[in-house]
Amino acid sequence: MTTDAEARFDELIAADSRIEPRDWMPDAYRKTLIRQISQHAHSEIIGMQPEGNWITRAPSLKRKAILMAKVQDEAGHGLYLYSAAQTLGITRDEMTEQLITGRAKYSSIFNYPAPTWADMGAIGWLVDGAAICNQVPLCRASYGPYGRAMVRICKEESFHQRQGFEILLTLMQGTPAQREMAQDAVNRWYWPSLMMFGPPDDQSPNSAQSTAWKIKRFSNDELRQRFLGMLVPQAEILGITLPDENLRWNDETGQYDMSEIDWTEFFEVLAGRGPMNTERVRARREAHENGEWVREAAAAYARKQAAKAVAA
Ligand code: BYC
Repeated sequence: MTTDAEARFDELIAADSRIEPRDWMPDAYRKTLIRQISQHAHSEIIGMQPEGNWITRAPSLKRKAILMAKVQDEAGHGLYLYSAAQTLGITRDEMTEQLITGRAKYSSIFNYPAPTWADMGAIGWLVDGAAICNQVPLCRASYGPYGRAMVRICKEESFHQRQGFEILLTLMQGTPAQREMAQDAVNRWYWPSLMMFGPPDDQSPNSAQSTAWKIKRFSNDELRQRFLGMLVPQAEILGITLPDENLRWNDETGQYDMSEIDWTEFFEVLAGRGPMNTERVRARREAHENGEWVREAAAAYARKQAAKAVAA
């Protein structure tokens, strides 16, 4: 039997209205949001690593300042998203614990290395480009705090995508060695960026329910296709070849044909066996441990301020 609270929840979803933290919600809705938002937050935080590694080696002061701003943005995104997840009843400490003990998922894309400066361009163009395609529809996610966090995040992601495109454009107008470096980076990031959208629709166990709850607005394959449609003309402007010999427009289906994605690689990365999984979690764990004195000092200061407020 449907209770009044359930009926109200269903009504809000049907009306494309927002569910807010104090509203009643089914346990499974709460759980799936915690799952998706915490994974998303972890991705932003782990995503700082491949780029953070290039801050000291950026080729000019201007490039360094831009890269620093971008990496700081990712930290901010992680914080908005952890805050959104906290409104659902999980603590930041619990989420951090899940991440540093290797129990939490985060985006497969951040388990690949970034060995050259051109990787900064490819990450910005492809990874942030994929992130925008996936995340713009999430601005309309039915859970209020998540949707609102995504609005701000998407504005910043579009700057990130542009800066990646501009790095590649500069390299493509440079020497043959620079052009080769740009093409090589795109060759390595192209397929993993297509995997970011998740498994094919017929192997996506969460999609049906998340779509019914209006958390997801488009399927994994639909967003992957939308991303391809965005990439092809941009690759032409860059003079870069997308590394798929079967990539071509199909008039009948109205979308691009492409080669089969190597899903074995994707599931290996998800199982913790990608090129950088161990290193990424180790670095995050070490940063957390090294930051213990900062957390202790902040807590001691907060206690002092609270005691002062009581005494006054
Ligand atoms: N990596 O049923 P499915 C960014 C998991 S961008 C790892 O389709 P769902 C950034 C999935 O979690 C990246 N795991 O799931 C950009 C599920 O496992 P569980 C972060 C993946 O949730 C630049 C299982 O596979 N963006 O932040 O309906 C710089 C079955 O999948 C992946 C987001 O997180 C993957 N690629 O759809 C810095 C966006 N794909 O949980 C940072 C928000 C799937 O059942 N998230 N899995 O154990 C989403 O939109 C959705 O969660 C997904 C997956 C489309 C990713």
